Amino acid sequence: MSTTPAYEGRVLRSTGSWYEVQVADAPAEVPAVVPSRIRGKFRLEDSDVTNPVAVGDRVTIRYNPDEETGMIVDIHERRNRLSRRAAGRRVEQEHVMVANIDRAWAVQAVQQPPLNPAFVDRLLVMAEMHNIPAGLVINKIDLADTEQRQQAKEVAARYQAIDYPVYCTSAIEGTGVAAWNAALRNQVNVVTGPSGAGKSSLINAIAPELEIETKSISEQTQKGRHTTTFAALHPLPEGGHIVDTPGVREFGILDLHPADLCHFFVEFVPYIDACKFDDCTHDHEPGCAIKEAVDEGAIHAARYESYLSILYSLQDGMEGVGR
Ligand SMILES: Nc1nc2c(ncn2[C@@H]2O[C@H](COP(=O)(O)OP(=O)(O)OP(=O)(O)O)[C@@H](O)[C@H]2O)c(=O)[nH]1
Ligand SMILES: [Mg+2]
Ligand SMILES: [Zn+2]
Repeated sequence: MSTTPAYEGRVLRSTGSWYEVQVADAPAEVPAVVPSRIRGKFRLEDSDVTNPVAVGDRVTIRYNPDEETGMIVDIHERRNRLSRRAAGRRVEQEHVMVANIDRAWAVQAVQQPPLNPAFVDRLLVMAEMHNIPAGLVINKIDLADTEQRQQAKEVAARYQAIDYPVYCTSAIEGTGVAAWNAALRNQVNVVTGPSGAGKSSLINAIAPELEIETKSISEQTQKGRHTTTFAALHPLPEGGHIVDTPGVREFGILDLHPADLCHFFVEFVPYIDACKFDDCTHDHEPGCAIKEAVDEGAIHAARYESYLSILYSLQDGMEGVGR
């Protein structure tokens, strides 16, 4: 029946039952962003998920030139996704916030709020679990005193040594922003991190025309105010996209067996098979290759502490469900 032309595109944002689909290489008669709906059948197929089509999804649309709207007829396989849990009617459902992420940036401030590497480590575990490449931005460099500057350098070196890209920036003074911007080009980027770290300010520093809402320190204490509310893929002036997210207080790592945790500390992986015991938790066991690597300085002691802290919380969680 349908003879309207088909185009491939990417979902930039969703508002209720409408999806803005950015069409790559759209011909002149097709708008660059086509308001689109989904076929009813996608709604029914997967009841574990609240949203069949998510921001970041690659889709095929059929374009209706009379209405200047699209119908999403195919959703391409996702490379990865960032989700949150949603309370469904009967079962707990998954709400996909962003799909097909090229890099998730953990944004931290040198102060206000204080630099928190343990927070970064939790985020990196989450990213590794979901197959999302990650990086670190240490922002508000302009506020750093000598000691904080030194700490920022040390933290940057720690993550660079294990192959995560790191940028030190000041969204206010512009320091380091161009270098970070270059790393975003032609990629789908997500910024995440604690409230007030400067995620929205950083986006404004590279794409002022987006006019992302930011808040002042005095505004941050007001309860119930979330500056950044829903996910949208913002096109970047030099190509690529960026997604702002609301600040998170902390990342609870869920759905992970304690024995699997070590695989998501990337620098631990080469040592895992060398432990004396096959079921080594890398905590108290003798002959643990990971602990030896920590003692030799090949693995950073703070990363190992983060590992133990997450391990214990996962073990407690297992007890909680009566294991
Ligand atoms: N001095 C300084 N202040 C900054 C910098 N970046 C952001 N700020 C300020 O920090 C405050 C919070 O910035 P936002 O960009 O709203 O922080 P956010 O991470 O988006 O916060 P949420 O949306 O709550 O998660 C604002 O008052 C900004 O002006 C920076 O590099 N230096
Ligand atoms: Mg924000
Ligand atoms: Zn071990």
